[in-house]
Amino acid sequence: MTTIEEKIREIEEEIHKTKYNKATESHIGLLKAKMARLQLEAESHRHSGGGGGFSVPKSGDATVALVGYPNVGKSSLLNAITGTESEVGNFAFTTLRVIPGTLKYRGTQIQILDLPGIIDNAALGSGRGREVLSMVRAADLILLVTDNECKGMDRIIEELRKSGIVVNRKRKNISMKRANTGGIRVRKPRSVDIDDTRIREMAKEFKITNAEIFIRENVNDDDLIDFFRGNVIYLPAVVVINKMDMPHNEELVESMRKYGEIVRVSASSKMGIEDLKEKIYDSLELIRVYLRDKSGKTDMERPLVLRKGATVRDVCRKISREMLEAFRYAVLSSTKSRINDMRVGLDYELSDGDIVTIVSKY
Ligand SMILES: Nc1nc2c(ncn2[C@@H]2O[C@H](COP(=O)(O)OP(=O)(O)OP(=O)(O)O)[C@@H](O)[C@H]2O)c(=O)[nH]1
Ligand SMILES: [Mg+2]
Repeated sequence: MTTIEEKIREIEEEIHKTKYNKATESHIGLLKAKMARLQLEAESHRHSGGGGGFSVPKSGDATVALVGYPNVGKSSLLNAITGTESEVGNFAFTTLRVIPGTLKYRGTQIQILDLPGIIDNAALGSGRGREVLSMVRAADLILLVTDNECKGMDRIIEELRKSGIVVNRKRKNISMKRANTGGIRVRKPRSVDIDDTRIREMAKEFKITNAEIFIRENVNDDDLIDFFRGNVIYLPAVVVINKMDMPHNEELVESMRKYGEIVRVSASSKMGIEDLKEKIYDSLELIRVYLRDKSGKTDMERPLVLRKGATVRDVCRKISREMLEAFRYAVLSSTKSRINDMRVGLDYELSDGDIVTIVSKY
């Protein structure tokens, strides 16, 4: 009897064997859907055993995961940007567990996780790959680390995707209402150019036979697979190309741009390390908010660090639960714009550098 894992490998092989062109596009899409469904099945079979004390609790204002093949220099990078001492070795799998470090940058504390080199079929449970992937899922940003040889980025993205982590792509506006009868009905505005039969075929691969599916923007096969698969998280990622002190092929390095913004560094000569810190900080879209008390004193040393889009409500929540209940209004000034002593409510969206005084009912 073939196991699910074997079936997955067979489909994977078929996908790799099939030349991608207009004629095979649709066939490959369905194979991918089938594979995603089998992977989900395999996962649900496996959710028994424990992880074995592998994970590290999240800390700081945001978490960044270093992901890449063995020996590309992930530990060296962690050490260079945080001053941590993660073991460095000139062989694969030097790092066997998660090593956390903290990058202190512009008043924020960013947790950086050095992970064991991700390996082929990590999503299927080989090595400690699965545990690595579960740590990645919890991160706010991924650093896709490679070296002067730029090897295997395709595979890494594929492994991440298999475990439900999609990088540098946005969630598409698709939703579904299950039904008991009626088959698959597709609802979409005229601007959406997708074949209904295609949606039906895809849905069928995921054993969905009766449902109303709403598609509000143009989507491709991958978007549909992610939607039907469910439990997918979308994370931003930056491509870090290490060992730039070594000879490298400029064209190859440039080609990495298709995976995301690239930063060239050398952990050993410290080249590009400051750029990398800045890129990490920018990509996390953090905002710093300073609290001012009623007497007018502002704590400029320790800002509250929030994500872009955060509101006054998030500030209250961060201070205490009681604060949210006692909230009357907030007074806002800015260190960066002309806003001064402006009265705002809970839904006000904050910007970096805002100074907030919370006025409570009591
Ligand atoms: N020339 C050069 N060598 C580097 C650089 N960064 C790291 N190395 C070397 O590359 C090798 C691997 O570095 P590590 O930091 O252990 O790599 P890793 O990605 O953490 O490896 P694993 O833990 O096995 O996954 C070591 O011999 C490092 O000295 C760099 O910028 N330039
Ligand atoms: Mg390492």
